[in-house]
Amino acid sequence: NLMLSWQRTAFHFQPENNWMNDPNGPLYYKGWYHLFYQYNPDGAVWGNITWGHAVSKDLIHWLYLPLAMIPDQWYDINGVWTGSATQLPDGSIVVLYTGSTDKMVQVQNLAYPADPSDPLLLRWAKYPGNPVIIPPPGIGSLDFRDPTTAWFTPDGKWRLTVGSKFHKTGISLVYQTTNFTTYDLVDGVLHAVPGTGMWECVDFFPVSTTDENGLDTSVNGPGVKHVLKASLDDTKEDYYALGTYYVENDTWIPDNPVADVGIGMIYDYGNFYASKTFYDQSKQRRVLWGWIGETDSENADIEKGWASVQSIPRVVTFDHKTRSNILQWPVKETESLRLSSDEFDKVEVPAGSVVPLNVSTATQLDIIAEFVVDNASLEGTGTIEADGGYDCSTSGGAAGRGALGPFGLLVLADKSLAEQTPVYFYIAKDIDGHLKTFFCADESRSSLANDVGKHVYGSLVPVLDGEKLTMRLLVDHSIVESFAQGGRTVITSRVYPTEAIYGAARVFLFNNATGASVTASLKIWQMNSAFIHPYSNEQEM
Ligand code: DQQ
Repeated sequence: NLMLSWQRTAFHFQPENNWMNDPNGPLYYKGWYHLFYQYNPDGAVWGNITWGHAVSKDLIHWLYLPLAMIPDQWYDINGVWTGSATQLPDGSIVVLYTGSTDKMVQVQNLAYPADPSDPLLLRWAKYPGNPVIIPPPGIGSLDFRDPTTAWFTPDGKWRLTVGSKFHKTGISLVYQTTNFTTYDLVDGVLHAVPGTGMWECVDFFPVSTTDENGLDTSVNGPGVKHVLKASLDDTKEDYYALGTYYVENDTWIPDNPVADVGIGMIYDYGNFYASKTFYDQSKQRRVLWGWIGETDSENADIEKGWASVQSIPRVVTFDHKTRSNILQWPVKETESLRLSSDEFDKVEVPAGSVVPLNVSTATQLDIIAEFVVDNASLEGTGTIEADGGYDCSTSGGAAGRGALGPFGLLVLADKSLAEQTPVYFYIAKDIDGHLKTFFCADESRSSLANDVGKHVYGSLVPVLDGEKLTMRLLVDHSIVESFAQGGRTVITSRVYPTEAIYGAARVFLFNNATGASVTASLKIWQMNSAFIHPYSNEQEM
């Protein structure tokens, strides 16, 4: 449908058509990055789930390949659901995925490349002894899914974890294996958090607290913390926490129990779910993928013939400055799409103003922006009312006015500002007089259409002494991925502009604070398209 084609993204991964959800089994093999994904080959709504497959040399330019796995066995006939890949020390690959059986029971199955000499991994074999793990006693047959990548432990065994729930407590069960065909359930759980419900798509991986590089999934010891992430089925958000993994009894303990998994930090406060990392051994980094879903109606998805995109792959590192969160940042290869740029130096944005930024087109952008609030405003905050309980979602969005915010950017805006997606900082004052910074994105005026979701998203962002306020935005037609303070707080917006499309899209600075003058410096690149297309034998990338 041409009418809706402007919504298609130009440099985010999305299939040619039909429904996609979770990223599955990402890996790097013989020079190619592989991305698999939950895919319905028959329509633009969830169902008949297979593993779609694409490859890339650089995580940006993808080639579509034939489906990797389809539901064709009793143990996955109701869906080849989410799973993960593990690379063994000899370089070979095993995949564990959830099958929904002929009786709708969630079981874990083993698959592997049918021809390991093929760098494209076109053909996949399912282990004839599947399923390899069935729901253990006491676990509901509909509450047992999404096995992680396995990690190797000093006792010579592999471990992996599978998300579940027990009553309303979200849990992660641990299995051990030596051969990937037979498994033992480990006593106890890796972790449990009351009240968080079903844990989908658990991810568990080490980060280095001393170096910038990523770590292979089996690394543990001094200078290592472990991230535990659960996708909460009840709220559709990806919660994580940093902690320590004790291999001797297979438990993980959060650094900060009051910010535990499911009650503390979220990878991305916007539209981002069922994410998964992999270790990229070619560049010693850990890369995160997440599913960006739709918030329009199912009918609109059917009409446009597709649904969902994947986030830009993001490098995940420990934040060595705050030491209490991770950082997410678009993979370096994203910058290969940068074309011409415009620079804006120290633009004054007085309280209550909107300032247009003159860029040629504004639908495919990479924006880096730095904001400085003048000292007089910051020092004069003694008299302002405490608003430290500020909450992006309930604040009235970018139109709500405080002494020191909101200020930031309006992207995917038309010239009349009837449509706009503001991404902004809001500085609030605590009762004790301390300033706190929030990072938010407001979809409430993102579209003149009224049958699409319009949320105000966001959260606190740590700002250390002497740091400027910085944000990076990737704008791609109907997606805005926003990273504050080097990726401490991240928000993805899925928006449906009707006016602010193609040549009509604009970018503005805005400052809706009542008492703060702001100066902004920016660099804005036009972004090339990634021209994602089917693989053909003749081509070389
Ligand atoms: N999507 C898959 C499940 C997973 C859910 C099914 C998360 O395996 O729990 O498509 O979005």
